[in-house]
Amino acid sequence: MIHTLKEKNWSGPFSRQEQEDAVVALEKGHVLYFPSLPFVLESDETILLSPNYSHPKSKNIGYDPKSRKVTGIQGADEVTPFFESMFDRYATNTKILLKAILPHYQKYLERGRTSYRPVEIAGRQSSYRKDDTRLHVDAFPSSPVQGKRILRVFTNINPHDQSRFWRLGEPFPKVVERFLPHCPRPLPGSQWLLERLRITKTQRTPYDHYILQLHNRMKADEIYQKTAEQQELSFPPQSTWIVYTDLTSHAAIQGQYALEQTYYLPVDGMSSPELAPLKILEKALGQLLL
Ligand SMILES: O=C(O)CCC(=O)C(=O)O
Ligand SMILES: [Fe+2]
Repeated sequence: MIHTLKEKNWSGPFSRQEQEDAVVALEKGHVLYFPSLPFVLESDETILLSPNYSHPKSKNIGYDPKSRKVTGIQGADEVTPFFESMFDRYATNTKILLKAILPHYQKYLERGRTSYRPVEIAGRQSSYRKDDTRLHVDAFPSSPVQGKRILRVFTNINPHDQSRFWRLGEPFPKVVERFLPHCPRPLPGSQWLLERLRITKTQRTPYDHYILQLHNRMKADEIYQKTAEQQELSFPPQSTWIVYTDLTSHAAIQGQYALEQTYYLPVDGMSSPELAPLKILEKALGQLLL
């Protein structure tokens, strides 16, 4: 479940064997783990090591490369440029890392949001659907991915020697076996309506519908949360990890101060497209979902 790499730098270099093994592990749902790949803040950015800039209504502080806006902050006008420079550098580092370790993805990767997570996860109040301390696969209710993969890079930047703790759940096919029979079909016309009402930014495809159903049903099921096969992982400060969060069942249970960069990858860019959640769900349902 965890594939550890002896990193050199964000830019590697990694051998061809390391690259091939990494893509196989990742596409199977394993976490690529770099035990010591630090992201060092500039001295004027260390002011950001506080949960106080985080808006209470937002899960994370984010940066959208399309709108070029920092979101989820409060009372932070004077530090916004520091957020921008931190996000920019982190995005660049992750791009360099992915180029070094997953070179075959290079021409397919699309950059998504960058996020900063300065609030302690443990004990945080939220609705069950937003509660990432429960095992889930990622699905974005308002930003349909239309079958694309969600590939995320995380770095623990905790300055107090505190690890970030995750749990990994059972393999995706088992999740599908357990929850798919309970997922209703999308309502006819609902995809069009959600987009018309601007609940979704683009069309929620049948794939987005089913993956969101899995996400919600996993989180809602208290018994599943307690009894599903799971394994705890600890990510110490200055470690970095890469994971397909749409495939790998995960829960973030404790920790403060992490950076994350999201990428999207078309299924055709994968080395084994049949391992994509889209293909697994299409096979299980016996129908195309896009
Ligand atoms: O913050 C983390 O470590 C991961 C939380 C999570 O599950 C998510 O953002 O999808
Ligand atoms: Fe998640």
